[in-house]
Amino acid sequence: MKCYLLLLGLTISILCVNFSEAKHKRKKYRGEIIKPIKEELKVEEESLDPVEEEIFIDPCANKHCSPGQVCKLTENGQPFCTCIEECSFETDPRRKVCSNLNTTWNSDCALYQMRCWCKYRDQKCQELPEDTQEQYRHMHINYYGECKFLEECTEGQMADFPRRMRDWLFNVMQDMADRDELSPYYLKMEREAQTNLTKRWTNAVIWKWCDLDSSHNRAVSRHELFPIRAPLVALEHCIAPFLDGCDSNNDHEITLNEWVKCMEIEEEEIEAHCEDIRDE
Ligand SMILES: [Ca+2]
Ligand SMILES: [Ca+2]
Repeated sequence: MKCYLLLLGLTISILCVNFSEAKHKRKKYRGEIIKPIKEELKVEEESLDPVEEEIFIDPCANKHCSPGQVCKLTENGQPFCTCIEECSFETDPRRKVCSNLNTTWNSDCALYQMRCWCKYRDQKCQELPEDTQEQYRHMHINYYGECKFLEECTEGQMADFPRRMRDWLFNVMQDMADRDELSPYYLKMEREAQTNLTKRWTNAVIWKWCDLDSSHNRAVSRHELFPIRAPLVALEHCIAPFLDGCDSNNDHEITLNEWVKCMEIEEEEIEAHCEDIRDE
């Protein structure tokens, strides 16, 4: 009997030890399994932040290239402008443009591409006669469409042109107001032009000058005149000599005073300012 009790006690104590070891091992395993998962999650969490910070920003996004050029990246990822390699083939004759050299180009892209080649002395320009190369370096669009014979602006037509131009500018301003395309500042000028006859031409003329001066340096360059010049030259044969004449001191820029005088508006009538400088 004693022997039996002794055997039973021994068995129980062995079982207890085994159970306790098993429990310990389970704890240990659970701990070892959970720990790597936690660490993995931590690694994943940590790796999320740098990815978010490294959002790819195209270095070309803020690089401005002239017409006929495209932005590319150097091996070091630095943006630079280079001549556009290929212009899409245009079949629509309305896409053609007439240059200031009175030559027709298939598209504005083709004209500016050639200007770029000549500016950077590309082989495609070097093949041309030297005086042509020099002319092409400063080539620009004179008007849209194929080059055609333009009637000469007579003295009588030119004398009447400032009035026609003022009238046209007022109509354009009105149209834009009707289409909700004017800012509240210029809309106020337009309303004033509608109701106050003395402001009618002045406001329209000032608004257009402000609108054309996209660089806000208070001078309209030849390039900035492009939006009114190019679409109208073929239709209004007086507009080119008229606009050329507005730059009375020939410095290639039209100041507000030159513009207003050109439109034959009395200088003392100028009171308004452009929206961007009105608070000065
Ligand atoms: Ca300007
Ligand atoms: Ca000038």
